[in-house]
Amino acid sequence: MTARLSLTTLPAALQPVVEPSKIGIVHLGLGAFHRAHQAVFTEEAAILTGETGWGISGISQRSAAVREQLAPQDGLYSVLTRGLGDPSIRVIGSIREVLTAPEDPEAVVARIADPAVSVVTLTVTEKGYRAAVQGGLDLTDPEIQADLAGRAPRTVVGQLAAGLVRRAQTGAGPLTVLSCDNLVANGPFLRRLMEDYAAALPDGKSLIDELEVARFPASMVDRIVPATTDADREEAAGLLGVRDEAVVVAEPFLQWVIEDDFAGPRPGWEKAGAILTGDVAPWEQAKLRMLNATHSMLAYLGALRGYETIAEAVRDEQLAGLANELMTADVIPTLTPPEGLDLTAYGQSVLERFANPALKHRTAQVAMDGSVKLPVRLLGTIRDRLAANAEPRLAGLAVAAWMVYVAGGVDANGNPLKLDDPQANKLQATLADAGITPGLRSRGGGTSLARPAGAPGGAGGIALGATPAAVVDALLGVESIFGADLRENSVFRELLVEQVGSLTE
Ligand code: CS2
Repeated sequence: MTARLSLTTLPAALQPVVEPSKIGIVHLGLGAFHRAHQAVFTEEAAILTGETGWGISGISQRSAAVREQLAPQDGLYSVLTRGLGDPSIRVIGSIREVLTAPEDPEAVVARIADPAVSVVTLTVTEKGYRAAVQGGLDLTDPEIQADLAGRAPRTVVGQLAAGLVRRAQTGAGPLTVLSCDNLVANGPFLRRLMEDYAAALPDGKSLIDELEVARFPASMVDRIVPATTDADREEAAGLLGVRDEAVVVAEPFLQWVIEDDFAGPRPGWEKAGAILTGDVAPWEQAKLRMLNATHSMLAYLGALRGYETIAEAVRDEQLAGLANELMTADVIPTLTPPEGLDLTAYGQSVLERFANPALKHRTAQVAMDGSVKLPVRLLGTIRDRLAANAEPRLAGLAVAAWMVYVAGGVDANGNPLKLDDPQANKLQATLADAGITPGLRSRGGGTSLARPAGAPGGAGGIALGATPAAVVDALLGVESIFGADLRENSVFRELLVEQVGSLTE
């Protein structure tokens, strides 16, 4: 058996520069994305600035899986970068501690309150914030209610609140809370959730005071990080000469734009290539509305056509054309470009990145959590275009593709499509109430947007077992996704009915 990656098996030249006992950052949400993004910037900044005290305490919010991978490896793991040439691999040593929140919620609070910590970063995904559709904290969420009632906190907002209150008590100094999730104005969005939480606490005074000195900068993060497979682990072992159970895979592209608004010290991330700026919004809007929106569109349309990966979907010329048109016709007119960014060229570069054949980013992975991704990625564009009296045809098609994915439940070859979504139960109940049963499949041939012309003989198209209008009315009525405004918008409804029709037979 090959030895495991660890401080003892790692060659001297590759030993981490970040000091093992120094924790300056807490990161909530220790998934693959963080390990391929912020942790890499932090390592690189330590090397380039010589400031080696910015170790990260990584917090897993649910399972102990990451701790089990990282603990025997002294927190070390590698990033396997897959571009057009040969893959490259690099060991990262900036994660110096791993905690599993459900096992020891108190340790998480203590770490956030540690006076040596001045920055908390987060990648907890859209659903991790427990926000209500109209903005603000979802106070009906049972986990939020349990945290408010005073248990050792389990939600992200509860953890931050308890940590901040303890910092106030111990004089630990002001904290910067840096959201790195794909959300509109993620920093201010999180601040608002914290304020709502404070207002709902029986005695929220000290939290309210601490929030006044805390900073919540916005940030835009970008790197495609598909889920690691066994084949990736095998390849990493071959390249490293030791086994790494925690390897993450990423594309070469790496970008981080951060609002320069910190309450205290921070790593010199700009030395590692991060852009520190006064205004993140133009970057973030371009990224969410162009990259993430076309990603979702390709995920749903691609999955319906039976494509396993985003690269396969974007190599389908018709789908690539639709993704491009989504950006040029619907999205770009809504954007103010950040200085120095040519949006048309940016759109092209996005599609080129998606086409990277070595990444094997699964359509099913990007299709996950649509109910919380669509509002951020597509509905803003749709609202802006409708307000300008324009018809967002391609953005409407992307939403329609999600509807067919959810209501059809199968691809054009009859293979089941998994609905992995925090609102899956609600969506399924809504469809059932309307008499729509996912999983139906037509027998005939025929073509539709969900089934390319010339698809293998015998492959059927998607049949919904309901009219497009019935499907649209059921799903568009889900206010926690579409809000009351879009539900009531007849132009949008008509467009969706037409586009769902174009995707089905
Ligand atoms: C993707 C993103 O899974 C998804 O929904 O759209 O994770 C995407 O890969 C990143 O935002 C790229 O920066």
